[in-house]
Amino acid sequence: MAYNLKQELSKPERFAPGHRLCAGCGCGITVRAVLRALNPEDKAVIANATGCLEVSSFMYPYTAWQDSYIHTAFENAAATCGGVEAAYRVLRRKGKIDDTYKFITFGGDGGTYDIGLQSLSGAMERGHDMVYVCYDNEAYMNTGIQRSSATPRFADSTTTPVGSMQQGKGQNKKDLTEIMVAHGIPYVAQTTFIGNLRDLHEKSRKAIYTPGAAFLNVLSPCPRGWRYPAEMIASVVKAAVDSCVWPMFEVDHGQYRLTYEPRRKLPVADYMKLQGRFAHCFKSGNEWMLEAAQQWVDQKWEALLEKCSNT
Ligand SMILES: Cc1ncc(C[n+]2csc(CCOP(=O)(O)OP(=O)(O)O)c2C)c(N)n1
Repeated sequence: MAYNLKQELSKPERFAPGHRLCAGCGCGITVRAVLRALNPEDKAVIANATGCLEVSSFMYPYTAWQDSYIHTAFENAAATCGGVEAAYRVLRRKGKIDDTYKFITFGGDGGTYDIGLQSLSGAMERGHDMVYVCYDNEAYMNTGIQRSSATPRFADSTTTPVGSMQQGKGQNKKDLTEIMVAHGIPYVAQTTFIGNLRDLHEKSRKAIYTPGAAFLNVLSPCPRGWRYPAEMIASVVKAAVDSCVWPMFEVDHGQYRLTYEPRRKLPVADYMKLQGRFAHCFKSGNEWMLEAAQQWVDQKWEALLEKCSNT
């Protein structure tokens, strides 16, 4: 079926307006787009690890969620979702439930790359029929911008401050998407929201409707932590993709496929200069930082192209 944005947008909203996410936050865009991939007649159970999304959308007695929603700790978001999915399978087999339910977990990068990694790994390996969505804003944002293993090298954060002792984070970003690919699950994809959101919508649909475990890693910028003006969010994600800092690809039953190739690969500096967290990288004497960031991105991009051409 051909992609039709107008049709997608005409579906009922499952993440209601009135939540308290910041203006210019990527996480709300991610959640709305993922949920829009559900068939309107299907029901969903959402598990959500603690983080900005949860505190902004589920302040008792209010909720922005139109579907069943479980707030979990960081450590067990994937296990909770997998447990509900297993119970559903039994109830359905016994004829106690007729409706079709889909199972989706949302977690930030702190809850996914770091604290919840063990339960995520377990749920994926057991093959629950669920989707885990990481909205990756590259730090523990809700508690005040602490670094996570998803924070890129050189980024200024409250636990990797720029000063005389250090120049932002010292380590490169962990490649969680590849760790998920290594689980051998049916569907893994990396995406974000550029243009008409087609890439994000289509991958969400595949992730939800491919039987078995699926993982989506969605770059979801944070205006407070990345320090860009709220209205610049679309330019920031576009630059992330066009500089190959955040390649968009999928691994469908082991087959790698690049889903977007920049017409002209932008220098990584063009992406970094849009964000205050990298401001120190542009000071005289720090040119080596831009070079190191470029080298790392180039190396990862070449390795990805190789994988895409080999499968
Ligand atoms: C086990 C545990 N440790 C620490 C906290 C405090 N805490 C609440 S939200 C949060 C940050 C979450 O970061 P992330 O998962 O990246 O999501 P974001 O806030 O960026 O959306 C932290 C550390 C907690 N709730 N539980």
